Amino acid sequence: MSAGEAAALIAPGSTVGMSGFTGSGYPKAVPQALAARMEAQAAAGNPFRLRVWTGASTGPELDGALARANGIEFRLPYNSDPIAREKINNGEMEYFDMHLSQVAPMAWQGFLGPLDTALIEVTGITPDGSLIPSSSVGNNKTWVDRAKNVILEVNRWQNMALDGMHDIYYGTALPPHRIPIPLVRPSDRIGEPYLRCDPDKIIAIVETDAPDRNLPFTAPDSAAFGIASHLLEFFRHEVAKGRLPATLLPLQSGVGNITNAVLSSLLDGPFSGMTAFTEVIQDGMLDLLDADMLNMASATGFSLSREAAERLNQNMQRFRDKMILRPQEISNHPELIRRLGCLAMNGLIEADIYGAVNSTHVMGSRIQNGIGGSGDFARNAYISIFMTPSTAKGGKISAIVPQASHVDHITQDVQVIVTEQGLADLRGLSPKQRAEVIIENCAHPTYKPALKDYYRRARQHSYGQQSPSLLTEALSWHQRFIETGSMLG
Ligand code: 0RQ
Repeated sequence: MSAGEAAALIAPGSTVGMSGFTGSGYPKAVPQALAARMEAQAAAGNPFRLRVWTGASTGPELDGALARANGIEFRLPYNSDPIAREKINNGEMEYFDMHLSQVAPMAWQGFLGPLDTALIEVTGITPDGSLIPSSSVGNNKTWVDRAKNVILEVNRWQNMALDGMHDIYYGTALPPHRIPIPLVRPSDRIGEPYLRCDPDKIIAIVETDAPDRNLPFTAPDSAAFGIASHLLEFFRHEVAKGRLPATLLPLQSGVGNITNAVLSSLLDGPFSGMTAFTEVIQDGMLDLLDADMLNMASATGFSLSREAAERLNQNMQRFRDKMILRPQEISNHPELIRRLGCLAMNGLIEADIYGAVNSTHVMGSRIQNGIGGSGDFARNAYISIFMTPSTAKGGKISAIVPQASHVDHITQDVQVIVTEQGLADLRGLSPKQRAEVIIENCAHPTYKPALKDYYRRARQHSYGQQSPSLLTEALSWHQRFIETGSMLG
């Protein structure tokens, strides 16, 4: 049926589980038709909103369109859409930001309430009624299993060579029925290539032919290259010391320019035979696969620039044997991350002098995106690495602050911090030792004297000496930015 007819089947106030993960595999036609219906009804004095669950961020046709129509009452998890971000920060939308590995099991626990409709993009439907997933798997298995009704968007744009690339594991269950997940290498296939779906649940099938909306490629800047070269040096050193194998350990890399630049820098590094056990396959990983330096990448979706998406689409046959897309409860599963010993590399908003990391809230209260999978990986990684330029907003903000204005990753989950200034290896250090290394190696020269001064005075006047702090001053840098537009004052 048409997208408009399918959108009419979604009841006002209901909960919809959508496909989509970092701009790949999200439904494109029905959400836009829904937004048009919301706008028409609002104009007629009869507005309605929905509760929206996804895999992670989607695209402007979904989050952007629904948020613009003021149609999202509650959303989970990770969002990067600017209109939705604005609504959340204005207090017009409730946002439950959660660890991506926990979405499916928490949906099964039931406290989130019932799921009315699953709205899922697929590449195709097999003759026996199984669903061929598209460019992300996300929470699709859970949405299809849990929802009362299913609406499918069959997107002709998706390459049919995706058929067979997925590995859908049906062995998860809530405690006390949990059993170990039988995956011991990133290349292991433990499930089946298709999503099972009860045909009686399917209330609509809509055909589309629309590309995943990907961000244009931004060339890495000098800060990104600086960070990448410090990290490469660190890996070389760890291999030389015998603490990492020459193939490294399975890589996890977050989204964004910095992490992409790090992956690209591995192209010039000495490591080969690498693997990735990660959330998303981005441009840099495609380059490593292309160069045969990365043997295999396991993820839940793609997060590619337009150029890279085009390149993948044209060469899908060649890439498909080196990639596996899994449900996000498996790609991000703590049990597997710990077992495989992943090297986790994620971005941050700010870190404090003791190494607590804020990944999500600007000035402690404005959400940027969300914790995404960074918590799944950081806590369970073999080495948990966080990266950032040492300043933001043209130098008006220091990424290294006396105290983080919001904490996503506690100091125990942060082992390495890298900025273009240098790398702080925090493993085995006490808080005071961490502070000295972070300020010395990572802070920007503009902010280093003020950080040293704060730390020196904290050592003199703090209530305790385990993690010295001046409580009334610790967040004054943020307050100064809010009042003057700069942490420098
Ligand atoms: O904002 O675009 O308005 O200028 O944050 O910052 O420097 O471009 O870096 O794209 O790597 O994103 C932490 C947000 C970094 C990301 C974060 C502003 C900055 C800019 C982006 P503008 P950059 P990146 C797997 C892992 C959490 C989820 C995660 C993120 C914008 O890495 O969302 O790790 N991580 N998932 O100006 C004020 C500061 C700032 C700041 C940056 N200190 N103060 N603004 N910005 N630092 C992927 C998934 O989970 C799906």
